[in-house]
This record gives sequence, C-alpha cells and structure tokens, in this order.
Amino acid sequence: MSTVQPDACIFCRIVAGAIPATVVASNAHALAFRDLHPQAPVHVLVVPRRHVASLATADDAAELGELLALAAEVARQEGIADAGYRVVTNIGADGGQTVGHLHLHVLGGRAMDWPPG
Ligand code: DGP
Repeated sequence: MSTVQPDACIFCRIVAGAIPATVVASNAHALAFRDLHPQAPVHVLVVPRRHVASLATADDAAELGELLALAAEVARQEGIADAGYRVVTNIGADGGQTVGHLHLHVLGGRAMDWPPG
C-alpha cells in the first residue's frame, strides 16, 4: 500500500504541507511532527512521506529503518534519550490505530507504565 492519498489522508496532507503541523525533524523518507493530543510531555509522530497504511502493509525495510532512525534522532533532539522513552506503532482496530497512515509515536518526558492499556 504505497499510493499517495493527499486528499483522503490527514498525514499525507501534513506531509504535503496542506495542513499545518509542528514539524520537529525530517529526512528523505520521513517527517516528524508533534501530536495534536499529546499523551506525554514529549509526544512526536514519525510518519513515512509516502502513504503506507500501517506496519501490517509496510513493504520497504529501508524506509522502516529511516523511520526508526528519525525516531531516535527526535528523542536525542528533545532531550529524552538519556532518561529513556517509548516508541510505539498502533496497528488496526485492536491495536488502537485511529489514523490509517503508518506512524511511530515517540513518547517521553515521564515514566511509562507497562503493560499499556
Ligand atoms: P493512533 O491512534 O496510533 O492512530 O494515533 C494517531 C495520533 O494522531 C493521535 O495521537 C492523534 C494524532 N493526530 C490526529 N490528527 C492529527 C492532526 O491533524 N495533527 C497532528 N499533529 N496529530 C494528529
């Protein structure tokens, strides 16, 4: 699943610059911006520039590597790398995914609970 969906997908529209977001980092394959409804003092989303529905349909290992690398870069930039942080991706209904464009949540700035709800 890699078709660009600039009109239908909210994260494609953010990547295209069609709707605003607070971008904190980027690379050739991915964009990182602050979550609209932060669940921690630091809550950044890392998304591929092209449309990929979720990890379940991701088909490009290099692109996935770029997403993870950018997540780690965001953590360093936000000053949470030493204390620790969480990177999570929700997949489908049971996973709690509400936006159908693959994204990594980078969460930090407080201690995380386990197991998640
Ligand atoms: P998930 O539930 O894993 O699909 O996470 C989707 C996240 O996306 C959720 O934490 C809220 C965030 N979000 C939804 N719409 C927008 C938006 O328009 N802008 C930004 N920055 N974040 C959004």
